[in-house]
Amino acid sequence: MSDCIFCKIVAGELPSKKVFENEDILAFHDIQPAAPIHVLIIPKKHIASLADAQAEDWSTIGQMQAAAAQVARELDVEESGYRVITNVGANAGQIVHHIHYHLMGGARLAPLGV
Ligand code: D5M
Repeated sequence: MSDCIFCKIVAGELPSKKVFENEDILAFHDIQPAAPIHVLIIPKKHIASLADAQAEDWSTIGQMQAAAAQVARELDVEESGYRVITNVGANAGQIVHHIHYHLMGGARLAPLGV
């Protein structure tokens, strides 16, 4: 999508601090970190959110989870623990409408809630 920030990062039109990349997936540091380690894992294909995923997207979304586990290991938060979440829609706080997992760790995280 031409006006999607994350599609521009995938295309190399915007910079990012990459930590993982393969044919289908890209992971890079969040520009507004909410934890000492805060990485975003995205598919290269534009999918707006988990709610917009089609049958053919589930293997890619599974790859996002595998990439999250690999990045957590490589950034050394596997043992101390980390959180992987995706926001779907405005009430959940989704601002960028290109599906992404937030991987957060490196500190004790606050409980989830309203
Ligand atoms: O999360 C969207 C996240 O995307 C939010 O934590 C900021 C981050 N963001 C926005 N623009 C950039 C760029 N250019 N690089 C890195 N990170 C970025 P959401 O779940 O949609 O609220």
